[in-house]
Amino acid sequence: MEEKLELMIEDARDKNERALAKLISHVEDRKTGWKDIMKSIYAKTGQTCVIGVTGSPGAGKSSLVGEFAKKLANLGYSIGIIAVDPSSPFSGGAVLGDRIRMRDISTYQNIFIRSMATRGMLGGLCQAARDVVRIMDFAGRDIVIIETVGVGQDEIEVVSAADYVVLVTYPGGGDSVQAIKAGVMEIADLFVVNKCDRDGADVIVSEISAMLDLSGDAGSETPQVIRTSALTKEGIDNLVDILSDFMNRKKKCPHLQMECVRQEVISIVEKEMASLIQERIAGNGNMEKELKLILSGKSDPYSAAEKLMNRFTVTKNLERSTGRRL
Ligand SMILES: Nc1nc2c(ncn2[C@@H]2O[C@H](COP(=O)(O)OP(=O)(O)OP(=O)(O)O)[C@@H](O)[C@H]2O)c(=O)[nH]1
Ligand SMILES: [Mg+2]
Repeated sequence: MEEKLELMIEDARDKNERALAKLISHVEDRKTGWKDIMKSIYAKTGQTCVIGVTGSPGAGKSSLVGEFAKKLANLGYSIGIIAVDPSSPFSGGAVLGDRIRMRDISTYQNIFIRSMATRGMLGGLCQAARDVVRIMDFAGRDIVIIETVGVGQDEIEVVSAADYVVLVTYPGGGDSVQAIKAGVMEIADLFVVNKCDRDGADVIVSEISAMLDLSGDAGSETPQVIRTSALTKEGIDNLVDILSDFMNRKKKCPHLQMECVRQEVISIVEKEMASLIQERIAGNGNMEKELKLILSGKSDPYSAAEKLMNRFTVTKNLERSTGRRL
């Protein structure tokens, strides 16, 4: 590995935030050597606790994260926050709002904040988030908090990779309970009804509890439903206690989960295959020939795909036997 990268890695490990930010960008942008960075830090990770925070837009996720991150920081934890920004132009205001809400928290020495775009992440959002979490883990962050709006499969995947998932709802957000997306409900470890300074919080609490009673498995623990207000700070201490409690339990059994590792390896292979397809099957002119055949009625998508795959396999085999890239 280049000496420059090795230095960057060392500096990031020594709690140099600029080096940490540069290291993250290098990997996010898939610059030369990014994979070597990830390979070399992997063995020194696995210590951090990842908390996913998700829920409907405007539920108060960022405000809440700000409040509990500060408390956790005061308890001595070193914290990384990843805010997955919705990159749609309609949410420009919300993104700016996030920055403002996060402003006082950025004065905390032991809180490091990083935004991440939803779209256009090289290697996919989920893997990109995993990589960033891992780098923060390597750089000694005890806790990494990921905030995402719980819409879209990608984002659900991101939070589902967290150790602990907090789902935030609020009174006045339309039909809050109905708005909880299927798929998010199942992965939540804790339900938070935020903005409890407003009317109607208790109704939501009972609705969610009722829904959990209905859908819960007999054997498994039913997640708690709590009330918070990022405005009046009600319930924040309780939330911090619940999170601290989870982290202490996790410390006792920090083993790597076979299933998570399997998912990650599969996802990396999928991404690499996809770029191989882009580069070697769809990008070399043979595709155009096949498309013309389909349009002129001489072929069909199934046969074309088969032919392209065959050609790819033959090329790969030839390359293997000759040791040359064709
Ligand atoms: N009354 C009240 N308002 C709150 C509370 N928490 C957040 N808000 C307000 O709700 C609005 C949205 O808060 P955010 O923290 O940006 O919510 P978010 O869920 O992060 O929003 P997105 O990231 O855009 O989805 C802001 O105007 C906050 O000031 C709360 O507990 N009570
Ligand atoms: Mg937010």
